[in-house]
Amino acid sequence: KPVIGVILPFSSAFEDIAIEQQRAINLALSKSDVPVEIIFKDGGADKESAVQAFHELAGLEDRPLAVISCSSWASDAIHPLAAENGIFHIAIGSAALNRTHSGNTVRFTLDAEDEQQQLAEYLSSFEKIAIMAMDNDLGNSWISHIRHSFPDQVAAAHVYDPQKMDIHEKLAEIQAIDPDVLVLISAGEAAGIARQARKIGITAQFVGTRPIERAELLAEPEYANGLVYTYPSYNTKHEFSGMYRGKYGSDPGFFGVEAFDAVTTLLQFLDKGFVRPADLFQSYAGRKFVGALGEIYFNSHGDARYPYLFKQIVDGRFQVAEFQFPMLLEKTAQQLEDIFREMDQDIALTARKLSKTGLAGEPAALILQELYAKNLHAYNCVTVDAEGIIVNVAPAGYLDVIGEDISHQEQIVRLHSTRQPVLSQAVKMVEGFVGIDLEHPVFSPENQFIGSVSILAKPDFFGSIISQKVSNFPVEMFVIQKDGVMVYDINEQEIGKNVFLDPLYQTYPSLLAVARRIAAEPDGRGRYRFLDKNMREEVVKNILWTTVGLHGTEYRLALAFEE
Ligand code: COI
Ligand code: CYT
Repeated sequence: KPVIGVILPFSSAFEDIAIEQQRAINLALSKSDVPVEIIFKDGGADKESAVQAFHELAGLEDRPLAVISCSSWASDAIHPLAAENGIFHIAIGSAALNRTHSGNTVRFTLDAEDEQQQLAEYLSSFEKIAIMAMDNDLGNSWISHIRHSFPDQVAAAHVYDPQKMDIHEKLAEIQAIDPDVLVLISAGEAAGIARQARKIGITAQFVGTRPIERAELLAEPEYANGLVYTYPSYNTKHEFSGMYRGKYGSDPGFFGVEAFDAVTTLLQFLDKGFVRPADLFQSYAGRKFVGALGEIYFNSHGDARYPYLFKQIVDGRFQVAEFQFPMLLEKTAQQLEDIFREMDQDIALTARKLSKTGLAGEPAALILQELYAKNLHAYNCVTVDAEGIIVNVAPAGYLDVIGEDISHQEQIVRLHSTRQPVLSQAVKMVEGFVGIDLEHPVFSPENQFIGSVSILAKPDFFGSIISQKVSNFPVEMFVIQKDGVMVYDINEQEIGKNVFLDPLYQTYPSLLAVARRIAAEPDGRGRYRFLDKNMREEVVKNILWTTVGLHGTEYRLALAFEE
């Protein structure tokens, strides 16, 4: 039987985390019939204890072919030793890792530097930042990342020993500088820090990171309420959570989820006959998995990537923070507006160039090719004459659209009557799909209207921007026209349907009411009852919307999340 060594911080301030991970690993084993022996070792509270545990494992007669370790400090110490001893290594609960050896360590925890980029979006609204961090690789790496992003805002950074909780004087110093935010790089011990901080009069907003979501924080919610933290957006409905709850009577946290997926994937690869570290490493690197973590991707270094969200302790519960939804909606709208604006500037310039060459022929085709090449979201670029006939196209693969009459399309009708730039609604294009088309008029050097130039956006234009923003996220985003037509939705079956007419929506009066408001108002928020993201059960959703578009054409961009 292959042996796997697992080094967890049992005799440390993080014992609860070690126990959760051990339980998760036992659940993963119980679900698999791959023969394997797991040896748990106590990694203690520091690097030395973790290294000793590793040497004990490496010295066994039945040497493990893989070692799993939890905590940044333990994993950082084991990483080179595992590589030198030819033992495959998986790091869990390890946000800080200094990689010195390639091709041997796979890590399920997102790096603190990536998590910090997200946290920075929130921290950037504060002027005076204080930090209290556990004195180890994790805490110290966070301090340096935050200092790097906010060199002028960090007014104090203190470290404490989580085994001793020597925090009194440090908190007094923080109280004296009166910061507006206090960042805690802590796990469950944050509960005690929060209590003491409030008791001595620190009024700062509390902020945390992934390890802070531990049950202790909810024991005295009067101190922890309001705390905002970054946390992985994982699939809490995965069967693992239910199995854990059923067996142990409490919800697993992210530490358990990582441990479960680490062992589940490793057993799959052992089952395929992989035993050499390089083969096991290559089974992860550059690949995607779907597990209790949701969809995760490992880059070529072996580091996992997955989305994070903001959570907040509200009413004594860990909740998805609502403030991030308007932020996400705004950010997405801004990105769409930036793309529209850039397309519009490029096409305006192209229209001036075409004034000299005319719309048909080789010189005009070269100008269209330039416009096409510069626009990532362009499906093709055409010129249309004053009668509404397509007379030129780039790239050359679409030559068969030349000669098509599009004079009846709503945007062409508008352009011909106003001789102003237009953005279409989502309409059926001669290319065979429903798309959106941006057109500018072209005038001859004598200022005669000669036709127009167009960028036709790719059929999945909205989807390509929006889907990356919501993957693994407990939200949906969609694009709807003022006439009620769904232009983009995560559920493909809804695209093209008219909310006001399609039978799918007619039995949901609160949805119809909110849709009428969306049609009438450029931005707003509301509530309605409809099917969940997977179209299974009826749920109540909150919705926020805003408007994107050009030249008077408006698309409503909406974000909905379950209440
Ligand atoms: C980390 O090092 O990233 C951890 O989450 C360690 C944990 C034991 C607090
Ligand atoms: N196709 C296109 N309308 C179409 O149908 N490329 C532009 C405008």
